[in-house]
Amino acid sequence: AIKEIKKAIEKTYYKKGQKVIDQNFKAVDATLAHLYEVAIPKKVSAKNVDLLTVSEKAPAFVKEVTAMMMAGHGDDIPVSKMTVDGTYPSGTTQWEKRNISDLVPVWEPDVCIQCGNCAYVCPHSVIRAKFYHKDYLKNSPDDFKSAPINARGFPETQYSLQVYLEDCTGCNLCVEVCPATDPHNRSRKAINMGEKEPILKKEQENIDFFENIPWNDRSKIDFSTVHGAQFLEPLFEFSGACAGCGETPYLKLLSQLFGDRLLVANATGCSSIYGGNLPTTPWAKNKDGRGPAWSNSLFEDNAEFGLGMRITADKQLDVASSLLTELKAELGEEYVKEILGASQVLESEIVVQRNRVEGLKEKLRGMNSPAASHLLSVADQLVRRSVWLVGGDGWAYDIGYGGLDHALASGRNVKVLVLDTEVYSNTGGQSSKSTPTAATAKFAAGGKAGGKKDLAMQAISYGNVYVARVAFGANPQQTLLAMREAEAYDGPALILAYSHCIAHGYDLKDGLNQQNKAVASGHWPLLRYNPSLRKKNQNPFILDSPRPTMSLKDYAYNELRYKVLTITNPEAADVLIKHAQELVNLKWKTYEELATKAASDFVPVA
Ligand SMILES: Cc1ncc(C[n+]2csc(CCOP(=O)(O)OP(=O)(O)O)c2C)c(N)n1
Ligand code: SF4
Ligand code: SF4
Ligand code: SF4
Repeated sequence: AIKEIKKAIEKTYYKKGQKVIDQNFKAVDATLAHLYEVAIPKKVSAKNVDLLTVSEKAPAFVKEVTAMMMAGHGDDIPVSKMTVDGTYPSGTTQWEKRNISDLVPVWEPDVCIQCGNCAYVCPHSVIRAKFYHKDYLKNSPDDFKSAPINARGFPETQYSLQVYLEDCTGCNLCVEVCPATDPHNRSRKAINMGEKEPILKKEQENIDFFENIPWNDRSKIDFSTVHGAQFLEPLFEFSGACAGCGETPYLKLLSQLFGDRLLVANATGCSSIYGGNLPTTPWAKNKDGRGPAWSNSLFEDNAEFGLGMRITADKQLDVASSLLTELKAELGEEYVKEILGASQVLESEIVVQRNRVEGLKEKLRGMNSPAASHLLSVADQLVRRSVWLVGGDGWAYDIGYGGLDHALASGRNVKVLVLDTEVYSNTGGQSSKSTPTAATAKFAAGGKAGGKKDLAMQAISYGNVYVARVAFGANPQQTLLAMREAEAYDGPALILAYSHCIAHGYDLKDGLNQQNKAVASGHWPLLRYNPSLRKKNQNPFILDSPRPTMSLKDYAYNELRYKVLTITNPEAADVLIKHAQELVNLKWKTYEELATKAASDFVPVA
């Protein structure tokens, strides 16, 4: 059998080179060397055989339904335990506690500069940041970690980073990104991987304590910086994505920025699987019960599906507005005017409007007319909704492209987030129109000879679409800025988000490095196209990354998807990488020219 297994390994991995084959052989040999027989006792000796799948604190549905599925007893759930209307509670990954990594990050408050980078890049929302009055510490567990906040003028404010260590996947990205080191010991960063077992119990107590510190008031946080944005509660957490996934940090950020008024139409792909898997879901809600409304339709119609969400929200807003006007005699003219005319650009303004709408709903409950009850059913739409169409490049560049183009061309206020792994990741890495020249993928085993589609330029050609190309590992601040600008723009927006992925063929702890190199080589130039600037007679095309400082090879050949061709067909690899470099040079030249043009050289915005 071992001979056959090794034959299969050679057959499967011959294209990936001898090193990969040898690693697999080693794994097989090591398994054999460590194999030992476990004698099964004749009878069960343990007193408690009812092992808890979820914590005692979990809600009834999670205990009675979710936990049953997690334990593999889904078939035993009686129908009566399911909700009558088919709704399904969100935010249930928090009960899963997968404990898949023995090594977890350990925070060192004395070295930390409180930049927030580690929390930002964590694909699983495992690291949380809060600031609070120092009096909270009076009741804290002995080992609870805290440091005075490093902002000036707040002597009574403390800062804590809490690691939810049972949810950590051990991917190492947080340690890789940490810029702070101990001046007395350069190998000690402000966050380092350490053994989980010895600290688990204490940290569970610390997490309980941390959970009881309220989240910071979002209307008072300046989240225009990476540091500030990390004080916002993530409403996408602990997903089942691969350790180190490059897609999920974008979704987490989206949920932090707009989560309590967010609608997501999710195309089929990795994000629909880790986003809507059974038995648990990572999309969560805040203490007021608000969180993203999320749904997955199909691979091929997601843009239309999301556009429908937008049109529905707009229609309901129209209905709410006319009912309000109809009821102005009862509600008061000034009051109605205030609600209808409210500015909702800043977070503080949205909070005020939300309070107004809550007040309105209270009044409507006390009124008895059909118009009042109708308005009550749509009043929530008076708070600005944020509609996002999310999916991978297989969806956006290929299978859902017609619909995506239609949604962007509609001029409606829809935002598109493309989690661009440059392949169909969820089905094993097939080539898409985003796959770069010279990279291999399924259906492009000999290396892709054609060019990568420039979806950004296609969308820019409309003139009224906000477009950004981002890479959180290369420039987290630009990613944050682009998301906020896209959302604030009153029209369609498209964000192409570089997402490192296991399909690229390297250890994902280097994912952020590779993102940096993708940008530094010119493969992934960072840009923003903002039609609002065109309206102000300024150049709307902004290049956010400097001229390439390294060759494409220096970026690409760190990844097996490119490198494999140098082993299987070195001549073809050489031709393709030269061609790819030419394309990169050409693209850069075009972008640089666009960045220096006058406003009048771009399509005017109607
Ligand atoms: C019409 C249709 N074709 C194929 C599939 C199978 N399928 C599901 S997910 C997926 C790949 C998704 O790739 P991408 O959009 O790039 O997202 P990623 O998984 O990379 O995040 C495919 C081919 C499908 N669900 N529907
Ligand atoms: S190791 Fe990975 S999953 Fe764990 S906290 Fe760090 S970034 Fe998050
Ligand atoms: S990345 Fe390092 S310095 Fe920055 S907040 Fe995290 S631990 Fe502190
Ligand atoms: S396959 Fe890639 S995109 Fe999908 S979850 Fe894994 S790392 Fe993320």
